[in-house]
Amino acid sequence: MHVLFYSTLDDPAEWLPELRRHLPEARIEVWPEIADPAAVDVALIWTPPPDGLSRYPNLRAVLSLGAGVNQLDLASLPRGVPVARLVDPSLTDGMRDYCLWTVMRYHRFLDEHLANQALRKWVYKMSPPKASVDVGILGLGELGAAVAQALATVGFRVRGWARSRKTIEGVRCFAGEAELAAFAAETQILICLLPLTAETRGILSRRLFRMLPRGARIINVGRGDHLHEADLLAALDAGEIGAATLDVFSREPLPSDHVFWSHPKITVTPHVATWGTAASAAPHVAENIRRAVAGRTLLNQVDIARGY
Ligand code: NDP
Ligand code: OXD
Repeated sequence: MHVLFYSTLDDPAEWLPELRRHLPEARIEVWPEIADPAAVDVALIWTPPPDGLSRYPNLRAVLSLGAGVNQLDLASLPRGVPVARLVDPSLTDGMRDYCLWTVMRYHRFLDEHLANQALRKWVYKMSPPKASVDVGILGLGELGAAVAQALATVGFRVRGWARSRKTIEGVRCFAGEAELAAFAAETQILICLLPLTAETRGILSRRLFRMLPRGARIINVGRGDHLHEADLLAALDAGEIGAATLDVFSREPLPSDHVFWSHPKITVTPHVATWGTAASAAPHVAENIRRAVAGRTLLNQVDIARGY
């Protein structure tokens, strides 16, 4: 059992001890120190290593260190090798917190209160009841469904959109392109939790912005390429979109001269909405390594043709 580890984000010093605890029989090597490429069974990676994965002729699985897999560039991976993504309670919990925090910030007019504080102005502006505020979530998978349920539990009116029809308690569910406009029509705060695929690339664009109520707020925690940047800037200028919180960007790190950094209606966070901790995720990863080596179906295996 031979595992290659490579990540520009995840620290091998955290991951290796956790993996070894759950998989003492495995030999785990950190790229580029790979003694025998032909011996590697599993690649555990955030992105492919700079020299790709074609050097490993006996690879039996590619395991993503993230919930998303677009950064693996699925088309470039060795054909026929199964790919799995990370589904983990620590990752889900972090995303739930980030979305609750951002929705609450908009709901409780925090930006207005901070602006008034800077002017030493006492403005008694109270929020409407949560039950009158519609939050809409694009994507009702592991993360989107958990966020939707959390928002419904604290009292928001929640709606969600996915490819297939879902049933989630307290959440009004819409499905497919035909129901996107109906979903958007009453979404005052929009959260994007879609995977990046050919179908979802650029979905946060003028077309969708015009389906939303005027002044809607946008939270993009999916991927940067879901967003059409110029359309967002135009919609903010026109008042069609009231504000945006962006955690993901087409280019990461966001270049220091990018207009988003200083835009008064945009909040930038550096792709930190959530992550899977090694301590929490190692058992799941270890199980998938065992499955790969035994030739069994992986947990959370990606449908390569669908792209997620
Ligand atoms: P899942 O695969 O569990 O869920 C994806 C959801 O999107 C599903 O409900 C799916 O619908 C829906 N979907 C996919 N394509 C379409 C489409 N064309 N039209 C409508 N709905 C669609 O993914 P996760 O919830 O685990 O993760 C979602 C994304 O969140 C990741 O891919 C990643 O990009 C992002 N992410 C961002 C992080 C951050 O820190 N900012 C951290 C982790 C993830 P259906 O159920 O019908 O298939
Ligand atoms: C992920 C991410 O996909 O951190 O897990 O973006």
